[in-house]
Amino acid sequence: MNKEGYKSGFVSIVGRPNVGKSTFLNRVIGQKIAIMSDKPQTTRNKIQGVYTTDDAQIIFIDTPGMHKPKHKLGDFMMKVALNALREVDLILFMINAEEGFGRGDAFIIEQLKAVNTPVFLVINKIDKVHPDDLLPLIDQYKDLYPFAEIIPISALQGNNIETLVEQIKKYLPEGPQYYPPDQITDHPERFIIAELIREKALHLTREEVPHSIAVVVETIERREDSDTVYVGAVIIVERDSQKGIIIGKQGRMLKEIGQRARMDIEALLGSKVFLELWVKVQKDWRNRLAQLRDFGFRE
Ligand code: GDP
Ligand code: MG
Ligand code: K
Repeated sequence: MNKEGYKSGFVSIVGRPNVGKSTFLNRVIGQKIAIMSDKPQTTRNKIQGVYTTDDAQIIFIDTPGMHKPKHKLGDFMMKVALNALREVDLILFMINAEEGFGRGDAFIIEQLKAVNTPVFLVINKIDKVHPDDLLPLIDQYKDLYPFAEIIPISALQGNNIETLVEQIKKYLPEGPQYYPPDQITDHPERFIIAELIREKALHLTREEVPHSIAVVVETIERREDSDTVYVGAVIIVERDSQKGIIIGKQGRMLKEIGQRARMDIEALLGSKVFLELWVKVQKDWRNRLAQLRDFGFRE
């Protein structure tokens, strides 16, 4: 579908933890964001939610690495984050109206300065502050970065959300409806977890397996009865010999890959992780990835 005048594009929401990013997304998408289970995400742009109307489609993209990592995940995370910011049409930088400028913000603004993408300052939780307190806050942030728009909202109460959505549409290019209207979301952390596993596999095998190996995260599940997140992932190789290298003698290599990846995933998610890894030989997987990209993903 490619209607005349139809607008569509990719929007990244960044901001410190707890500023209200998820609440905002749930509010905009209009229902609790569900995890799509069986569609492997193979792109650097992980979809958090898709908002579709008759005149526009906004695809909200997660940007991993935009909060300061708990321990050093290295340049790799930064690169992923910056690339994601470059590729989107618009960035929403969300702050909490109750809190002043903090170190987490400095880290984010540093990254915003490295890209040319327009940025909105979204001041959330205005229900918690007196209107008089907003102006000084706006002044403070205005000096830090040339925001394209500054929009106060309450994601929780739904104040000014429509205004924000209308402003977002103005910044989107004309484009197709990339996704069917019923497609809501993918798990936000899926891609970065896959990349962390892939990185460990490449590193520990001293790159004896080609960079073309893929990792597909099939399950991310927070267990109700514990604070452990279960992650199940498949490492896809093209040849039996590569499978042997990844698994290693008595499974030792796979175990080591799993242990190291698990530590990074725990730092990323901020919770205990149970990681289960499989290795699968699939000769033509690269072609299939290309097909997925054709579906509208951009890398
Ligand atoms: P995230 O970490 O940025 O995704 O933040 P969340 O969406 O998980 O929100 C963190 C907390 O802030 C939750 O308890 C939300 O209910 C609360 N919250 C989010 N938006 C608002 C808002 O507009 N007003 C108020 N009062 N609380 C909010
Ligand atoms: Mg969140
Ligand atoms: K996030």
